[in-house]
Amino acid sequence: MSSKTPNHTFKLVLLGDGRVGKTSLVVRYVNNVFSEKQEATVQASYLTKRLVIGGVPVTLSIWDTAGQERFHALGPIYYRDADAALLVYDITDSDTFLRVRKWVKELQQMASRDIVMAIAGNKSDLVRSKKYDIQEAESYATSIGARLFVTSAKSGTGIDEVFLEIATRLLQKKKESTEGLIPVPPRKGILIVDDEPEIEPPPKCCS
Ligand SMILES: Nc1nc2c(ncn2[C@@H]2O[C@H](COP(=O)(O)OP(=O)(O)OP(=O)(O)O)[C@@H](O)[C@H]2O)c(=O)[nH]1
Ligand SMILES: [Mg+2]
Repeated sequence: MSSKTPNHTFKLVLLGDGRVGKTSLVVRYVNNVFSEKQEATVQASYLTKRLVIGGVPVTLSIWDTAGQERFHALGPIYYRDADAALLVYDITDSDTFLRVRKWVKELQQMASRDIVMAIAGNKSDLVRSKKYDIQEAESYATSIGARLFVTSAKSGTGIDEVFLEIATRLLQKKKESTEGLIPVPPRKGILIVDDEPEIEPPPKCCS
């Protein structure tokens, strides 16, 4: 990488119920491996992934949080200054989708207002011939400005796509916000003069 090429680093947090496959998704994405015996995360773990989007190097700092209820209160530590959140549920267990809704509510109240969100319906390999119903999840995702991806950490389906979508949106957003910050040069021939100081009227008295 040339020293002139800026590296864009973004913080991404994974949230979702226990055992939905958050760690498996990250480990598949970063190391391209999968374990049937993936152990439950304690507190959180951290991995980074470098990718290049349209010639622009991007680094994702990925915080994979623990989904077990007893770790719920730690959430804000990880999402507080996150640029993006990937909300994960298990498409074979509708209760885990309720947990996604809960996290989204919490993010909408507590996280950065313009946090980028995406939803992954994981474990698609467990459902034969696409018999899963993602209509509700899809319209919910649209209602919160997120995209829904059907993934399988086991088979690798949809993994690159979901992380790429998040990184692309983050890069786009950053580009838009920095473009807005480029100072506009003053137009030639215009002299800006301070307003004349206003003279206070004498106090009214005794009418
Ligand atoms: N069949 C199948 N199993 C999966 C998939 N993703 C994860 N698993 C399995 O589901 C179990 C839980 O996966 P984890 O990745 O540990 O889930 P987690 O969301 O990180 O769980 P916590 O760390 O407790 O929050 C493990 O036995 C995984 O092997 C998948 O896409 N397909
Ligand atoms: Mg985990």
